[in-house]
Amino acid sequence: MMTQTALITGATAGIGKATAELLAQKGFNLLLTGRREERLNALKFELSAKYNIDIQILCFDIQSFTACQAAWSSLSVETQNSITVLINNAGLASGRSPIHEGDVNDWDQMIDTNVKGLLYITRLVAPVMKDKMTGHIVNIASIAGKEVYQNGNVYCASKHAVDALSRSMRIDLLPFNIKVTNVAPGAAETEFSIVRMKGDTDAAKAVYDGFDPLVAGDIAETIWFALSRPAHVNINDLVIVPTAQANVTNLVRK
Ligand code: NDP
Ligand code: 8X3
Repeated sequence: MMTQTALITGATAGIGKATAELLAQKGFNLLLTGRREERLNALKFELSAKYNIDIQILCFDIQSFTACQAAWSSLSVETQNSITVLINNAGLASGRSPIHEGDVNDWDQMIDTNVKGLLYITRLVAPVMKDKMTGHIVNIASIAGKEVYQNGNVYCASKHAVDALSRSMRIDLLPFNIKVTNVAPGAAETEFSIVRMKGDTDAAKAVYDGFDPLVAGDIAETIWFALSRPAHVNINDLVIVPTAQANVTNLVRK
């Protein structure tokens, strides 16, 4: 089979990093993005030493379309055209306040990253897939894109937007044989809560107290399941939660 190339946004930590590791193991060439260059370099070094694949890193802030365009333009046309898989993963929650006390900078960051960043990268990559009449886009949404919870307001809204975009882009890209899979995880212990709690590691740890959360590798394996289906099969939507979590608010702790 032809070597495939996957572009994974937000590969410096958590789900994106675990997916990079798994796809490297499966023989994919990789384009890895994030803002933390030293982490991208370290991951490239580690995976290149282990697997016989090509890895390019792209260090930029996905919130800026200018930065996305510059990163895209830095790739050769051959590399751009080789992309068969796009994992729209980069994202965050910032803060957990009621709507009347929310920090507008947090709101901007969540909307600009989770929604606009995903759109910007998709706008650059989808035409390549269209021209080749093949491709697979995996959007990392959330259980917060299916339901809402107290103080989740803008994060939940941003993930509802991702969910809607997955459904909508699937229709737009249907004539071009491009698969779109929406992956909606529940509580997964990554750097997500540390970021949300703005570096308060005790508060972040407490989010997962008393139950076994998902780990990043659980989501990577789920993504791989979707990617490895035969050409005639698309997985539209998957919700993955820890066994201790029934929905976004009902969770049993020991
Ligand atoms: P992590 O914080 O561990 O990883 C987030 C990744 O996103 C990092 O690689 C980070 O890279 C990247 N990122 C964040 N902001 C930007 C930006 N402005 N520009 C470029 N890259 C950025 O969290 P997760 O792995 O948990 O999160 C991955 C996705 O999964 C997110 O979309 C999140 O909403 C979603 N999700 C997470 C769940 C969880 O419980 N953990 C559950 C459901 C969904 P860097 O900081 O280097 O830029
Ligand atoms: C992350 C899961 O429940 O904190 O998307 O919103 S949750």
